[in-house]
Amino acid sequence: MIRVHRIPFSTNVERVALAAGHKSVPIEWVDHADGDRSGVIELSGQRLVPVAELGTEVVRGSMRIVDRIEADHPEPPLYAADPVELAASRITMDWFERVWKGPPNALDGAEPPDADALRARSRRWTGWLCELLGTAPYFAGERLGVVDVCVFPFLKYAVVDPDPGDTEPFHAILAELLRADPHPELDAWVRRVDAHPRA
Ligand SMILES: N[C@@H](CCC(=O)N[C@@H](CS)C(=O)NCC(=O)O)C(=O)O
Repeated sequence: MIRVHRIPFSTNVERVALAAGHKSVPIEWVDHADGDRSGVIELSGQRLVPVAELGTEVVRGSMRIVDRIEADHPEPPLYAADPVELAASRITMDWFERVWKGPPNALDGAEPPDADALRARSRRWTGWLCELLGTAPYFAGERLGVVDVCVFPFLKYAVVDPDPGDTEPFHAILAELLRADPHPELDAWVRRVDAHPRA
């Protein structure tokens, strides 16, 4: 059994919930208050969630945990078997983490002087993601894949309203940025992925 530590409304935690749900892998969730990370820090030496416990091993980082779930439970696969497709998905995920998330992260807090440029950049980059998806059901084609798992908890705010109890400004910023332009195919993809089970 995998134990995973989480806080409410966490985007990165939802990646793990989606991956495990896809593979029918049960997760023992350990809930922490957003304002009290002492248990997370004691376990992992840092405050970010998710953190997974697999026996005595502690794994930090949502996509590292997803990788580990894939390795331990290969079926149904989330990763492409074809090395070219696999490399493309890794590049997309790394770009999403290090580039696409830049503007919403920079806008999370006091309005920066380059806010207009950040908003324009975000719209352009979301447009690229829409083009990458095209009219396919999922980023990798016909089946849910690791890119869907990686980007869904963030892109879902194109359609899904932040929970009324969710006070995380980052999610409201995502909703604002993602609703700046129409993208019916991306919206349909959000609804499609949202229908998948969570652990
Ligand atoms: N790269 C990490 C990021 C984890 C992360 O930023 N988690 C957020 C919740 S979605 C968090 O714990 N934030 C608390 C904080 O920033 O203090 C991952 O993928 O798990």
